[in-house]
Amino acid sequence: MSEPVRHRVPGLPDPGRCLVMGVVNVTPDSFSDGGNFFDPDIAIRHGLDLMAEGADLVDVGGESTRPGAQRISPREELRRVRPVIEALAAEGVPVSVDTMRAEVAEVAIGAGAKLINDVSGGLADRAMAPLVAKAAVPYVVMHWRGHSHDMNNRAVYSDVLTEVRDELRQRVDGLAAEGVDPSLMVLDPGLGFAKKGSHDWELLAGMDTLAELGLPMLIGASRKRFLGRLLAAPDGTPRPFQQCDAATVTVSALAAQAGAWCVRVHDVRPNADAVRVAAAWRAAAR
Ligand code: PMM
Repeated sequence: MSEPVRHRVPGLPDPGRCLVMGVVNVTPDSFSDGGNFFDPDIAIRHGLDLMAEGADLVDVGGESTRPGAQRISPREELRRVRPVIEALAAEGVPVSVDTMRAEVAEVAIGAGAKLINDVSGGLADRAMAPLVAKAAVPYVVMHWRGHSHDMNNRAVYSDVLTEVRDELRQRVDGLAAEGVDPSLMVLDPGLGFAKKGSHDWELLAGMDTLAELGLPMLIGASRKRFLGRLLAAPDGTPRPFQQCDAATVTVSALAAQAGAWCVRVHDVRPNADAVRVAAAWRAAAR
């Protein structure tokens, strides 16, 4: 088995294995945990719990990107995320902010966020690239073809793997032309975003093709619909997302083995175990 390149991202933890990003959705309507952590105190407690369970960083988001979701105002997004980021950062937690808006990213950095996780890869807000260039913080560039309300219509590919790779390359080049340092970029194939289930599987199986771009890779498979459909009942009813955590954990182990830099997950403890198993396996193989 050839050894995937191990990346490190300046300013973020480097445990020598795939990182685990725990998710805190401060939203009433996210796909798998909407409403659970809408109260700031509960969200902060949850972020601290995720760290205690083995997360390396915590991703705080205020806007749901579930298929069909409508946008909220920047003011409302900030109202949701700012106190949570401030409190977690004050406790020494490495925080990432899940936002498509430069305005929110800027306030989040001021509140202590160390990473901007932009599911639009800079396409939703023209002001994002200049902000990231100026702030010089790590930046997740996810593959994206449009907002949630109509992204399913854009899940049309003749070869998903090469098209996603090439569209990500265009984003990297475009962002670099606007002054974003490529050594601070992390790429993400955007599982479930303008993708059908078969596309998600092809992207996971083709991580080595995406790795040709030479940048660290983040994988967000946790509780997504393609897992529920894989595990559907005999009558075709998809498995509810709450019962997809074992499948998520398996993806985490395989993604870590394939060289992922980070996995973004809701249920941290078993996924943290999985990436540690993958790291021990690989170390012993050497
Ligand atoms: N998925 C969701 C939200 N943010 N960020 C990145 N980088 N990658 C993802 O795949 C991703 C993301 C949607 O998941 P959730 O609403 O269930 O947390």
